[in-house]
Amino acid sequence: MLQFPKDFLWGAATSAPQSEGAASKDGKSPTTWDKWFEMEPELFYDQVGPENTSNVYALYKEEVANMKAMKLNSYRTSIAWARLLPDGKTLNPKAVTFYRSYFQELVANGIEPIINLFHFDMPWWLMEKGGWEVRESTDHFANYASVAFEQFGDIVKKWVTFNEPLVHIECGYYGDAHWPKVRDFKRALQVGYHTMLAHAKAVEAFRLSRYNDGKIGIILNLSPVYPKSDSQEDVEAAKWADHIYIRSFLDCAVKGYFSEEFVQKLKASDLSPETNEGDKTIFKNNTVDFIGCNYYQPLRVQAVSEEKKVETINGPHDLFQGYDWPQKRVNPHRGWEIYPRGIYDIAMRLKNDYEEIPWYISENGMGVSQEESFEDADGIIQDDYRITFIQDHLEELHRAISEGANCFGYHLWTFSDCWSWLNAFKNRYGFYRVDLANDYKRTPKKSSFWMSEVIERNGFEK
Ligand code: BGP
Repeated sequence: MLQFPKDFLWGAATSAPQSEGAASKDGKSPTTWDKWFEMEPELFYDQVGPENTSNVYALYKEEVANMKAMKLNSYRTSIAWARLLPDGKTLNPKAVTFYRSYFQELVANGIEPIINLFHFDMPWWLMEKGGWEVRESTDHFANYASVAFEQFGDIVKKWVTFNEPLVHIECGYYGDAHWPKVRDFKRALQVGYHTMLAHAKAVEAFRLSRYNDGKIGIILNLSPVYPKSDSQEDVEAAKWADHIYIRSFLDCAVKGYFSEEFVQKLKASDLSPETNEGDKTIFKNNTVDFIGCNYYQPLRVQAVSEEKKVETINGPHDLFQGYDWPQKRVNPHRGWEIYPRGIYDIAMRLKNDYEEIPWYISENGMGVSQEESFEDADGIIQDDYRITFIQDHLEELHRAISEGANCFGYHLWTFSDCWSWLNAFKNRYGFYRVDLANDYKRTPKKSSFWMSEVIERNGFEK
């Protein structure tokens, strides 16, 4: 029997833009997702946009009742900035009523809310000013954070500033999966710098708020980096990948500074972001209480080939390149490697290099397309693959905890199937099936019954 620590948080995660729906209702202003869908609906799977996510705005009471039936003791979602402060300044009373009622419903049912402030959903009014590229965004965010702490801090005791800041930076400024689809490493670094500054300013606002008896953290996608081989070149490539994808966020959030080696590396290639005097103090004074770790897959890298080596760098591709490990186990629906051991490795890293900071698995999960084909005669999806996936990861997590990892919970992505950006409802991740053709009807999957037993026993038989 693998037994988890007392008071372990068992739950699931989603975000406002992926679950609420009602994207243009009750005073919410548009985000980049709403505008982008208006402009290029054909880019979204089956042309399903952010208006039609899993309708939690209307169904939250039913949703919470299902969580309670499953015995969850915690749940993470986010507040939509554009709903709470539609123009960045004016408080929307309908948003306050909705979020207070939603969060109270969770608490009243024994489910601790963990509330995030930004999950890729940049308000359009701020995007028009330049989004995270402009320094003023950091003050707008800090103001929004203060309003959220003031309005909901009596109910919410665990806060998160950002979900996976790497993703809006990389996909929006070094790729084309997020608006504004720019490909410019220098601009990406500026966006990253402002994001982390906005984060630190929000932590500061929390410490100064009336309800600062809670805890505040940040959620990072911590994909452990593995070099192709032990050669000096591959190990060096992995070191830089780790600097970019992990340390630039984790060092800053937990230790309050960026690694000097990385700062110098950027400087040598004229890539340093613009900073102000005093920023270093803001970072130093506003470190987090905990880390949320989203873990889906590792990052495997190798050195760039000899002929591609350059003196000054233009992007991550000049420092390392991806490596396709031939023995990898894959989720064919999403194309992501399945490597449960990664959880153990990242857990040990947090224990050994980050002062044993408290942390939890804030997302882990498996997206599967055409899941209806796994339905049995009673209409229950037999998602044994998900049970195996969760169990394999929990075994590695348990091993890490028994070796001293300071992990306080495990959340699956997600509770009810939700909308997934450009992929919309292609891949389903939930414990509950959502039937889009039938008024968003929820049906528990086999994994929800399995998990419910795990929660009840606070562990499982190996
Ligand atoms: C994480 C995000 C989530 C969610 C999840 C699943 O990176 O925090 O928002 O979407 O990944 O990935 P996807 O939806 O791309 O399949």
